[in-house]
This record gives sequence, structure tokens and C-alpha cells, in this order.
Amino acid sequence: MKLYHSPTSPYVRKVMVLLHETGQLPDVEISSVAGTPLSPADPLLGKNPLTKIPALERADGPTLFDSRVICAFLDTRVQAGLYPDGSRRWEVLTLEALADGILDAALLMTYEGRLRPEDMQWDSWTDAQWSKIARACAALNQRWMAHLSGPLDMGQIAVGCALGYLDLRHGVRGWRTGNEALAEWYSTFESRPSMEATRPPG
Ligand SMILES: N[C@@H](CCC(=O)N[C@@H](CS)C(=O)NCC(=O)O)C(=O)O
Repeated sequence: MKLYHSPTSPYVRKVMVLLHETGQLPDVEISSVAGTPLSPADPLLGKNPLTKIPALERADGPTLFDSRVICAFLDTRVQAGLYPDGSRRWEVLTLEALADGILDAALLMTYEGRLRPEDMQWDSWTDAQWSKIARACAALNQRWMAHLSGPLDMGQIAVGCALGYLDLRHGVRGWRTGNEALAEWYSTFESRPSMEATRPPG
């Protein structure tokens, strides 16, 4: 299998953490790509029409995207149980969706600041994206701490990668303020070997 990869992509990081945690790293060749909506990465054309990473090329089937599909596939491949059965499964999927929603809003903010010409940038729109992130962090802090403290699952990995991306690109916004329980959980979670091995370059 070949994983289209960038070390700063938090969606790719979800897949990489899963590969580390489930011992599948040797099964995957890493292929580095760099692209933005304005300059799509050539190697992705023909693999993922959306030209987004992660994408996972397989010998025995079509290329998989997006991160949630790839993570579910790799989890099933080795029966890792990061998407458990029963009622907890729906919690895990909802938690992963919440974390990915944080990432979607944070990436839009990043693109707005980096790709859009300065005189066309719209602060109210950027602040509205941050409001989504702030609400999501508050929800994690108020309602999800028991789940986050339970056995490792894909929801936790996604939240860890989302908070890591906030530190990487939007640290000045201070997501930890008012979210002390979440901050404490993250300080332990980010020291997992899988998280340390995938820490994005500063
Ligand atoms: N929902 C997708 C989002 C993937 C995504 O937006 N990846 C970014 C890199 S962090 C990308 O490839 N951007 C290029 C583009 O939007 O054209 C997933 O979970 O994989």
C-alpha cells in the first residue's frame, strides 16, 4: 500500500498514528506530496479527484480516501478494534466527526491566512470558524472527558491530532483557556510514542 503523505497534514497524522498503534507501518510505503486547493499535487491527479491527502493506494482495489475511510479500512484489516462494536461505536464515530470538524474549520482558517490575498481576507469569517472550534473544544471539555479517558479508540486519536494542529497553526488563539480538563488529557495523550513519532515539524 502507498500512503500519500505530508508531515504537517493533521488528517494524514490520524492515519500515521493508527499505523503506529496497530503495527502496520511496515506495510505502507510513504509518498510525500505537497499541494493546496490553488496548486493541486500532480501525483494525486487520477488517484483522488479531490486532490486531497491522505489517500491510500492499494494493490487489490481502488485508492481510498478520506482519512475516516482509510482509518476504518486499516482498523478492519487487522481487527484492531479502534472502532469498537456496540453503542460505543456511535460515540467513537461522533467524536471523530467532531475532531474532523475542528480540523476542517482550522484548515479553512489556515488557507484564508496563507492563500487568500491579504486585501481579500475577511476577519469575521475567520473568527466564525474559530467560534466553531471554541464550541467544539468546550463540548469536549464538558461532555467527552469520560470517553477520552477510556480505552484507546479512533475518536481519541482524531481529537489528539486536531488539538496538535491547533497548537501548530493557531496556538495564539489559546484553545486551552477554560478547557483545563481537555488540556490535561492532551498533555498525557501527546506523549504517546505514536504521537511523538508523528509530531509535525514546527
Ligand atoms: N476530509 C478530508 C480532508 C483532507 C484534507 O483537506 N487534506 C488537506 C491537507 S491537510 C489537503 O489535501 N488539501 C489540499 C486541497 O484541499 O486541495 C480527510 O479527512 O481526509
